[in-house]
Amino acid sequence: MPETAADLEAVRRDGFVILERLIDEDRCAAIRAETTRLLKGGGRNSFEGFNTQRVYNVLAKTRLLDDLIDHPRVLAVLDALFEPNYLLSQAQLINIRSGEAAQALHYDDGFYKIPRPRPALGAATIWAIDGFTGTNGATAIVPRSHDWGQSPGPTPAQTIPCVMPEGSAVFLLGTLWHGGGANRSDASRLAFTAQYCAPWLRQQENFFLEVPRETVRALRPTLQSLIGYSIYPPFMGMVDSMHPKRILEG
Ligand SMILES: O=C(O)CCC(=O)C(=O)O
Repeated sequence: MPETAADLEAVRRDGFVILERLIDEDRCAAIRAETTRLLKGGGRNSFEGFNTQRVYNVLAKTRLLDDLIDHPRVLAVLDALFEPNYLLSQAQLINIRSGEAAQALHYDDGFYKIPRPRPALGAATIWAIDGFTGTNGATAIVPRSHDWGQSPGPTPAQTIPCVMPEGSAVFLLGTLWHGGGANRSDASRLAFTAQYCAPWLRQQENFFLEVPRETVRALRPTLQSLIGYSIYPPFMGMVDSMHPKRILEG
């Protein structure tokens, strides 16, 4: 892919890159319409955001996000950063409603308790289904913090908002400090995030229990592999000594 070298250069230097307008307005509108059916209540704690709605287990609930999870521009960067058969770790819709406070700053692979500085163990995309502005809760990131050591972490003053038009995505390394922004506008900000991890790590979502086998059978092979119907050679992920995709044939 012609853009990959520049995307990778930015990711390695800054810890993130903004990929503009990867999906069109019609797809964003379709996702918004589908999401209305799925969104319920607010978050359960300040990290989820009491005024933020999240839809988990999206692969069992809608097919409208499949193309975002395995978008070729995203996979090209992941292919260069991680060993083959890297995994989807989790995927969710995040609707930050008007009045929500800023989320605590964090980095996404922090739950793998391996001291920093170190290479990222994963990476994520955060897609702007609504355009991200300076006031509506755009993801706040700390450029170049992916290389930081075991520090107390950044202050909000060190962040910049990922302002980007609808249909764009920010690609960020699992070591980059970031958080959902405060929504000071009078409208909601809908995003979709997909997190990926190295192929030898435990995923956050248990897709084997979440996604019914008939649904998995109908997914394209790339998505089947991403959710774990794949092997980290020689045999991590095996089922009864065989490749896990054999289970879909039976
Ligand atoms: O919604 C966002 O912009 C970021 C959310 C996030 O980083 C998280 O919930 O872990």
